[in-house]
Amino acid sequence: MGNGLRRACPWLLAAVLAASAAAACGGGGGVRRASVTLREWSVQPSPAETRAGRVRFEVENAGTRPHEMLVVKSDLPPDLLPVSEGRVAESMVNVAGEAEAFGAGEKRVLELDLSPGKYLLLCNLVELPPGAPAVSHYQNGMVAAFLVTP
Ligand SMILES: [Cu+2]
Repeated sequence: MGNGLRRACPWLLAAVLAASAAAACGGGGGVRRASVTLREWSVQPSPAETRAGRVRFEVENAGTRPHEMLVVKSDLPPDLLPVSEGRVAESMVNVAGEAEAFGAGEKRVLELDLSPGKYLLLCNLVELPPGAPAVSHYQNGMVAAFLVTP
């Protein structure tokens, strides 16, 4: 009896480890992961491409002020989205999802079902300091390409 248990346990443990490894690697139709770092003034996805399906963006604000992250499906070059007063016109682009503005040092998780295509990850905040020019995070360079392959 004791021997049987000792034999069974390593096998069980191996099965559990294999299952969690498969989940972490996004295998078998699981969730794929991408880390995204936001700061002034960049959006850095790692990796910058993934396969279609459920994608989990783990987004970190490594900057010093609030940021947000929009996922926009677009074939346009990153800096050529339609803009109105410093802000990407969200009604004129295909927004797949959004992590609302969050503070410096914070993290957010955004899970989306993405079809194959070209995407842009961008911050669409515009600061309007009194008596000073508006600060467009997108126009300052907070945008990055992200590719979803079939
Ligand atoms: Cu920003």
